[in-house]
This record gives sequence, C-alpha cells and structure tokens, in this order.
Amino acid sequence: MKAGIVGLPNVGKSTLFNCLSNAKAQSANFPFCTIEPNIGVVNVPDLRLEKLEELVNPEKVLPATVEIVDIAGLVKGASKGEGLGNQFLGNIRETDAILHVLRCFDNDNIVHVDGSIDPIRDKETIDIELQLKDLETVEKRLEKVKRAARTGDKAAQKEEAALITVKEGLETGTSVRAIELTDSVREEFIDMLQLITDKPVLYVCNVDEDAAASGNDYVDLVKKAIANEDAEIIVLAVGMEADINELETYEERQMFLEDMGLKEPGSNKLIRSAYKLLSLQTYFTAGVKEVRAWTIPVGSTAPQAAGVIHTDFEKGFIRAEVIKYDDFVNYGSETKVREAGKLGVEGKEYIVQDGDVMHFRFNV
Ligand SMILES: Nc1nc2c(ncn2[C@@H]2O[C@H](COP(=O)(O)OP(=O)(O)OP(=O)(O)O)[C@@H](O)[C@H]2O)c(=O)[nH]1
Ligand SMILES: [Mg+2]
Repeated sequence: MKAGIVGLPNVGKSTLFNCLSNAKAQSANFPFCTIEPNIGVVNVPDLRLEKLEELVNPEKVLPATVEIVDIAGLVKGASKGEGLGNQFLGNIRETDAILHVLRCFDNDNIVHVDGSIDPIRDKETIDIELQLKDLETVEKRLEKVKRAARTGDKAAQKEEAALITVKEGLETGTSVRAIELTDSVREEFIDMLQLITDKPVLYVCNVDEDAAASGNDYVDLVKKAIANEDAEIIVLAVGMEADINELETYEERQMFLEDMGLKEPGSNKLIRSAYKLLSLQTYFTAGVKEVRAWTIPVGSTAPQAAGVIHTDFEKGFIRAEVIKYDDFVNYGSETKVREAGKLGVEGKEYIVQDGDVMHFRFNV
C-alpha cells in the first residue's frame, strides 16, 4: 500500500512524515520547506506479529509495510503553476490513498500562508487544486477519445460520455470519488487515469498537544464539513508525535504517551484508519524461517491471498491450511493446533479472515 500526503505549505506534512517513518524529512517553520518529495516506508504496527514471533521464534520477522510520499505544499493557483506543489502531484498519482493534513492548531509563530487558521477554507483550497489537476488529465484524455468517437467507434463513444460526466463534475467542484458513475464505467474508463480526487482520503487534523486526546473546535468543524464524504478522519498532535518518535526506547515513548492521556502512538491510529479506509486486512505466514504479515483486501479468497506472496501460489493453488490466530496463541504451536484438530483445510472458495495464519499448498 502506498499513501501520499497533501496539504497547504507549513501545516505539518513533513512532520507527519517524520512521525510515521524512520527516514527523516526536513521540516521547518517556513512555507515550501519541502521541494523534492520525501519517500519513506512505514512498518505496520501489529501486536499479533510480536506474539507469533514469541511462539515460533523465527529467523526473521517481516511486518507489513506502507509507503508514504510527502510532497511540497499546494497553494491556491498551484495547478496554474503557483508555488511548487503542482509539479510534484505526479508523485502521488500512483498512490492508493491520500492523507490530507489540515492545520487545526493556533500558534502565531507558525506561519499560515493564508494568514489565519481555517481548516475548512484550507480543505477547499486543496480540493480545488487537486480537482484542477484531475481536470487537466481528463481533458487530455478526452481530446484523444473524441477523435476516435467521431469515427463511430462505439467504445470510444462510451468513454467520451464517461469523461464528459467526470469533466462536468470536476468543473463544479466535485471530487471524482463523489461523482455518480456505474462500477463498470469506473473500471473500464476512469480507474486507469489514476485521478487524485478519485482516491480514498483520510483527513489528518493536526492539533496542539492539549487537544490530542479529545480534539477541539476546529476538528468539530472539519467533522461536520466532511460528514457526507466517504472519508476517514483522525486527530493527531503531529508535532508532539514526531517528538515521541525521537525517543530511544519503547518504555520512554509509552511514558510520554501516558502523560498525554494517549494509549498508543498516533502512527498506529493512522495506519489502522488507512486500512479501514481501504478495506484492507492482514493475514500471517508463520514458519521457522520467517514470520510475516501480508496485506490483502477484505473479502479476498485463499488463492488471491496466496497471490500476494507469489503469482505462482495463486496459479498453482491446491489448498490452504488455516489456523485462527486465537487458536495459534491458545495452543501455542502449529503441531498442537493440528493435534487438537483445529487446523482448517480450505479450498479455492475460502474467504480469508483478518488474522488467519495461512500455509498454502500449490504446484507449479
Ligand atoms: N505548534 C505546532 N507546530 C507544528 C505542528 N506540526 C508541525 N509544526 C511546525 O510547523 C512547521 C512546519 O512543519 P512542516 O512539517 O515542515 O510543514 P510542511 O507541511 O511539510 O510544509 P512544506 O514542506 O513547506 O509544505 C515546523 O516548524 C513544525 O515544527 C504542531 O502540531 N504544533
Ligand atoms: Mg514539508
């Protein structure tokens, strides 16, 4: 999974990047601090993986990962070449989700490019720039398709109609994800354009330390504004989280969190929300060589899940041996689960459940 961070300049995007990833991005109190995109890999935190490690004692443990891309801030007019952000929007075209950072904290010392704190206005500014960027993509495609449509090409005519619907939606300020299109039209003509406003979005309200646990008035406004959007929202004190991430030991970090009235680091919360937003879940493989977490869409069949490891596993799928995570932990080992008759043997139709410990049989 890959996620791109967007927002106005100086709202805390690179600070968020730093609290998620171990790669360090430069963050500073001036707009357009970031020019070249920062790319980092974040391990998906999962306590179950640690438990499996304890039980299996493998040579190595591989958590699921998420790739994060932090780009320059966007400003009004970005799509017309204002600021820096627009030229980097291409870097988030290939992501699966957008993390939209909104400044929800007061602080006269931290410059706001539009002079005041107003997350709703900021959100609109960004939405419009992203929509204009998509409009550019759609218009380019439309030019090509129009020619083919004029020659009587039926598929081109269908595509032309779809593109015109999207174009008109974007022109009236609607993000592509909210434009009414049938699933088949989306699949056939729209998905391949990788439009930015078609991607699922997670709003990250960046608040002060004292609002980390319970939010503030700005957050309430954002919640209201996005009530009709099919989006996720989380509240994070991004600056504080980045400080916590700097601490050396797990114990130190835990103590800091407790002092702030928080149970876990914001990065956990964020990744959980992103999984929910994208309807993703985790299954495990647990051998002595390697214990590993894999990411799959909710509803995946056993062969599809196997395909994430290797396409041969999917093509040559015979069956899957499945242990429920709780059984693995309660019985303590694969052998004991087997002896207790709790190991499931599943075929091609099996729908993998979150936390399943899987072993695939296949031939190539
Ligand atoms: N008080 C406070 N300051 C913050 C918070 N988050 C970020 N900052 C500060 O805001 C400034 C800008 O943060 P960055 O993360 O560099 O912002 P950015 O969105 O990446 O900015 P550009 O790269 O310029 O687009 C830095 O000085 C941060 O320390 C926060 O939650 N609270
Ligand atoms: Mg930055």
